[in-house]
Amino acid sequence: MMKSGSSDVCEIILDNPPVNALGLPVRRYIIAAIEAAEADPAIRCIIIRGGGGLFTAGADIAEFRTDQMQILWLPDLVDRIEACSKPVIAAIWGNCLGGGMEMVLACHFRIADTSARFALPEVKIGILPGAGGTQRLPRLVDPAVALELMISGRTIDALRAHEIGLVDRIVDGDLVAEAFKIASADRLPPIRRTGSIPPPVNLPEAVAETRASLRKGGLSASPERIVECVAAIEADFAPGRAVEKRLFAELMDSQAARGLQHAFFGERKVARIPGIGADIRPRSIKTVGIVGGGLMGTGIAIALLNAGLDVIVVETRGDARDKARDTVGRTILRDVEKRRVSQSEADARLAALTLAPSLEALADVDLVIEAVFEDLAVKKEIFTTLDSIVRFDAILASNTSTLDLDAIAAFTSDPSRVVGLHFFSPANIMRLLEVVRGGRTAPDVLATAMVFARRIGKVGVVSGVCDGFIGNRMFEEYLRQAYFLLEEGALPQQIDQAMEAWGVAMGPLRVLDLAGQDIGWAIRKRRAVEQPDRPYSGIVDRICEMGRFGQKVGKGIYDYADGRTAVPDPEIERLFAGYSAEIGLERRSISDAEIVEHCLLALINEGARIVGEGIAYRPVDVDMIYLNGYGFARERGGPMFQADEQGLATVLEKIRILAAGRNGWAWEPAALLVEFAAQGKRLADLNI
Ligand code: 3H9
Repeated sequence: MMKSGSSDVCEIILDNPPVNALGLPVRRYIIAAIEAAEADPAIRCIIIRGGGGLFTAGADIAEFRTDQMQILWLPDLVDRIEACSKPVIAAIWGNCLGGGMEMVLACHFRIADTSARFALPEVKIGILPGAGGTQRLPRLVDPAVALELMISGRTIDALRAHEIGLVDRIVDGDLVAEAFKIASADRLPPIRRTGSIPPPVNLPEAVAETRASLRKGGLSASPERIVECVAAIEADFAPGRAVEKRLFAELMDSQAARGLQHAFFGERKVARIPGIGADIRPRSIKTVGIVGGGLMGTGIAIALLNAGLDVIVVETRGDARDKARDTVGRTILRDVEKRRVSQSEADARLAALTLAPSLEALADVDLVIEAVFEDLAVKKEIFTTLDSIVRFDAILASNTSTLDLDAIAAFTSDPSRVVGLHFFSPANIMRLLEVVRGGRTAPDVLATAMVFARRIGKVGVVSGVCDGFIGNRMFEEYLRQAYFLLEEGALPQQIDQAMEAWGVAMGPLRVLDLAGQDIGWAIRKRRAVEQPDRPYSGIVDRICEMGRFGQKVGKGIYDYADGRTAVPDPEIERLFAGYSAEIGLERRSISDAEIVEHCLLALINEGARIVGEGIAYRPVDVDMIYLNGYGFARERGGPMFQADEQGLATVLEKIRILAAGRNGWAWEPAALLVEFAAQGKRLADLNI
């Protein structure tokens, strides 16, 4: 791997596809190369660069918390590079992230071409730049800029990196040739050690300002710890570096870091479908038809236009067509105003949109997404018609969230080309796409749906067919427990606040108000017929009987005097107290911990049931659905991750206690939990 392009230059090429992560073999290679170059009197200068079009994505995250990580500890290697007695030049193209950027900071001269991208994204995986980054970056660039980069984890391009002083020279041409030119010149770059630069005078001020601006009470301590590390910078490098080491280890051990890292790998894992290998070739999708120009259809259209696809929206009603065009136009215009896209890009997106009055317009599309009213008779008409109109190789997708996909597929002559694409509202914002695999969906159709999800910037997760699919089926059990807690004595605001403080974006009762209480009511009425043995509490029905359908009508469980803010309503508190008395329950004081436990265990138990039934391929699929579609905090990793964190034996014991109590019928433990707990396994062991 070590090459000498000219006899007096040592070239170190990071070569560890796909992202040149700095795992142990790479660290071994670098240290050996540096030491050999230093010892070789013929070598005057060293170049470090990445192979395969990027520098490196940083430390190997898969090594975290393993013994391997401690061997040739990356921060020591970075220090060794800085201490090198011969000039070390970093030549950067493509991504230069995390530990890779920290390595670059320790080099003596930095050049980059315009493809280079820099970031210290450690905060996003719950840790901090632990290879000297917190100590070197604030010495090299303005400390306020350094703090902002480390706390946001955001990426900057080569020009910005040059502007702030992170890069010494931008190369507009052949990066490697330029690096060799510099390394072979008579006058080599001087050895400037970033770690020896005195702390900038404005460092205390930058620390104080950043500290004051930090959001309080986040689930991850990374931002605070990053500030602490920077505050510990002294003229001597060692003390600050020791603080960084201690705080890095503390964060690495935290649940937030484990949860965030689970999310990082999980989002990549769910893209892989067991049994579908590289031999299955996805179909090409360029033009997509959307049936239905309502809220959902319009949101989907925006998501697709933003991803550069051609879109034809079929909407029979002329006024709805105008409204859809207007909504798409306004949303894209807002992106121009917010400088997210250029005017010409926005014009191109709008030009890619066609609105049509009938399904005939979809004769030549590659994919159709049906997003109309949830009524099987309506879907039947649409799918039967589509079947005779679209190309034989076009994929037919339904956005249904409640109906049986296999029944919909049966309306066509070729059910193998039917798949579910369950978007979450607002479809242009929410990252989750539940990809529903029908009983006869062809492998290449499923593979295409997953590639399509990624193409439009979504996290696609496969679900089998069942009522509610993965996400909503679990949510029902979660809500069921929230209702029981209401009738036992908890107030809505207590339930919502307890869950929000623990780690969901919005508590369950506020979600109901936002979605519309009438929707939940309709589902409960349907369930009363389908599942009479699994009764819901009638407590929230009382609210619906009063016409309090939620935020859209200004009143639901909460009062929305300003149309937006949920304000607890004393009338509802009286109503609930009356309801409890009516069913003979003496209201009791319920702790926040009990609320969280009931709600979380309900998600865990149903999630484990879903995995056990094969509806989800793996526990991680369930987690990624909750993180990307249900506002579950990434630091919490997801319900299945939480089960493993608690230990399955503990989870099972708690469920069994609940099963012996009031409404114990709702707590029959999932067979998978029983089996795995008995075998001492973790859910994560089910990792196909
Ligand atoms: C760090 O550096 C700590 C130091 O401060 C201190 C240490 C003491 N490690 O995302 P993709 C895998 S923390 C291991 O699909 P893209 C990824 O799992 C690190 N594996 O490609 C996937 O595997 P698979 C700070 C990694 O083109 C494959 O590579 N750095 C790592 O869409 C392709 O990835 C970060 O947090 C890694 N560091 O995006 C950067 N990175 O094919 C994290 C990727 O088996 N990485 N993999 O599923 C990224 O942001 C994106 O992966 C990147 C490429 C932008 C690089």
